[in-house]
Amino acid sequence: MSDQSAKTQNPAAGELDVLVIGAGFGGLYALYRLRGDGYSVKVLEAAADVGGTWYFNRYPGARCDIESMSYSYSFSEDLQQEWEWSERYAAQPEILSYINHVADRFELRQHIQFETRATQAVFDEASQRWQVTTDGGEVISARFCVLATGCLSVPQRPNVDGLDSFEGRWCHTGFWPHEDVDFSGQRVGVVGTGSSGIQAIPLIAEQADHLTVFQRTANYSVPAWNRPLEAEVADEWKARYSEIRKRARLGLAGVGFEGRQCATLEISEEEQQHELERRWQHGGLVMWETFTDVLSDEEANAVTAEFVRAKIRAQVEDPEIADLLTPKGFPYGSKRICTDTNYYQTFNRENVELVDISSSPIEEITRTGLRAGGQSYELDALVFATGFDAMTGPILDIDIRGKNGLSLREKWSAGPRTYLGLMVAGFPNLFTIAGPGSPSVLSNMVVSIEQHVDWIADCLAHMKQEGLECIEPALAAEDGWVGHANELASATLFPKANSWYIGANIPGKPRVFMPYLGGVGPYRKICDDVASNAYEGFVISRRS
Ligand code: N01
Repeated sequence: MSDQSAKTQNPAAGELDVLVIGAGFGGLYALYRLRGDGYSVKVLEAAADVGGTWYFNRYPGARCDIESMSYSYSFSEDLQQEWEWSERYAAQPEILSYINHVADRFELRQHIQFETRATQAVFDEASQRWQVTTDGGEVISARFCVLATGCLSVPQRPNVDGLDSFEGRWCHTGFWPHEDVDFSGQRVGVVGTGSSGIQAIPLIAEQADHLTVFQRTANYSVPAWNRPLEAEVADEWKARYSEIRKRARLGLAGVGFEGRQCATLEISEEEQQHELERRWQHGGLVMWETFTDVLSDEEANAVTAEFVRAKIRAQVEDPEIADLLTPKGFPYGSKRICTDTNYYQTFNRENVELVDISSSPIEEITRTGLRAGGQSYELDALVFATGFDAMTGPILDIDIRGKNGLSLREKWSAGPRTYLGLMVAGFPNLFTIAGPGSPSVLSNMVVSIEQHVDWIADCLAHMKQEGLECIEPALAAEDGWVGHANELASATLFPKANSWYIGANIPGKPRVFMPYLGGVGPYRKICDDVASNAYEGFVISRRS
């Protein structure tokens, strides 16, 4: 039961302190924390219930690739001690029930307006308040606006002619139907072999009569080695939670696990293989940054890349299919590493076919299937696992106008610009949670979300105490941060891949590396230092 619900009142119109947009992990913690600090808070959520990305991504096999004991809130000791995860990596239904439990346990729902999408947010300079318009035509006024809109919440399907004519059923993994989708007896096509496709394909293959996978780019995927979470393992975590959480907050990726430790090129070939095998057997994301130089040195990168390629080839019986599934042409880890359960083995099944569309894209979707490379594929159902307009998409989906009518879409037309990934010059009292310019998608999102929400809450407390009205970054500080973030990215191999990190998956999107690469712990220190240094780099106005 919440100890803070009694403090909350429903504010009269025009008196709302904070409007939060989104009721996923970020929005719920923002609501909890800011309500606890005594503000009137309201949350708008487009979906019918809480959960954000975990509400929408209900596709078969959807599962987190950060261990469940780690991918969970740390703000409540009782919550983290009492909640019991059933598997090493939690599946979507379990994560969603966890989020629902949090919403109920802390009595958050009463402050959330569901099935309401924010369409426009305008900063009114006369009142120094945000006026947020919803798809229902309501206008909500709030002093602060917090965008907890998620990074992967605008699904992207290929811009191919003919989908409307398709007579079978089609779904996107990022917007999956609530009812069971039964592929039994069907000829199914899956387009996309990123994390979502790689999770869904093995399960669809087990159910469908025939599965055709349309692959544009082969990805690096490593085994999850998922398993039930033994009680002793969970107890051990719980006994050491404060230490593990602290390590996660101060580490590079926001997880408690052992990260990179030495450079590839400083050790012998035998030691390299030994370390890679050890990590492979551990499974999951410890295979991402295997060595300190894997994401900065092409020669070092090739060592891990070749190790994983050999593992892929060893899992696939047909050498031609194995070759097609072997990633080429971009550095290992410069696209998000996928984690899987039986992905490569799925291509040994008789009912599974792999179609390479790297040089012959899908031409059209027809009434009865699709055409690619001049060939027709007859299908009863189509699954698009084609990803998202990541990071900026969910923010720019709202028409956001700052001072002097400045449009965020215009301001970000050459790529996102933020200070610390928290605020944007010209947009006072508007905060982003885990958005571009912060570690965000390169980290355990829950850790990064908690860090941002706590920073924002401390900032609001400072403003209240000092009688301050508005805060926004100075342009020079923003320019400096963007320059620093770009410099970090260009020292790595990340820009060499056509990844969603860089907007390459969306035609016309500016090619800018969006997340901040400095690591969760160092980034936290920068944010904390800025705050303790009288919010250095921010322009703060006093209440008149
Ligand atoms: O999306 P993606 P996702 N024609 O963009 C292909 C997180 N996540 O939903 O590589 C044909 O990665 C595209 O091909 P290409 C995780 O951060 C986490 O899978 O652009 N193909 C690619 O193969 C992840 O990175 C988890 O050439 C087209 C695929 O579709 C992020 O979400 C699980 C195409 C899209 O892959 C996004 O993953 C799931 C076209 N026109 C997701 N357009 C876990 O925690 C795109 N593709 C485990």
